[in-house]
Amino acid sequence: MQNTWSIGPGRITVREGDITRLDVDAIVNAANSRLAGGGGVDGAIHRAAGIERLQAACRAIIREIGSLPPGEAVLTPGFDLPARHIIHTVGPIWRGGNANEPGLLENAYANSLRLAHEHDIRTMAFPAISCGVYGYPVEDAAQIALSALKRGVNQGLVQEAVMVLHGEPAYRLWTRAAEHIL
Ligand code: AR6
Repeated sequence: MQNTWSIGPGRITVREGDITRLDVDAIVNAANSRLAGGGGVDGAIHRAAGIERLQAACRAIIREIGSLPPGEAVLTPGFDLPARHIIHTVGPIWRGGNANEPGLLENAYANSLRLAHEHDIRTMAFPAISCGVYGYPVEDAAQIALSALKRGVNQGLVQEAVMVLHGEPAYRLWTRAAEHIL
């Protein structure tokens, strides 16, 4: 199940599936500020990339920067993944909507796209950042995410951005949102 929209010089695809299986230049991880691994998509990415090597790479980054604030992004190799790189970003924890959650979520997408561009990444895949444990209302998150991807692709930051949704209900919701926004 997937759908593609042409956006300026590139395209955006919305598809259902497991992000760890995608053969793209980079996949984005919905990480935490300590890059400590966890459940959800973060856990799946660690298992598929190889826990030991990915944890070591994350620990080295944290030794250098202390912690990764919400909205920021860093890059590691993809190790055993089909994707060559992993871009780790931290979405906001939903606290009711008055703690700059929309701005932080937008930054997570925009900074991931910018980092991808700096590393000549042409195709990249995103999970629904903050839409799991972090509790972001999905309809709102979809609007922010797709608008940010549209801006980034229009600017030529990457050639293709793929939004990967886990499960058919999420895929349908994001496809409806994409039909409005893209
Ligand atoms: N492929 C694509 N999407 C997935 C996959 C997968 N393999 N697995 C889960 N999802 P979450 P968050 C979807 O909770 O809300 C972690 O413990 C899932 O259905 O992974 O940003 C971190 O360490 C959901 O829609 O991320 C952090 O502590 C989406 O990915 C915290 O969770 C994001 O859900 C981050 O929470």
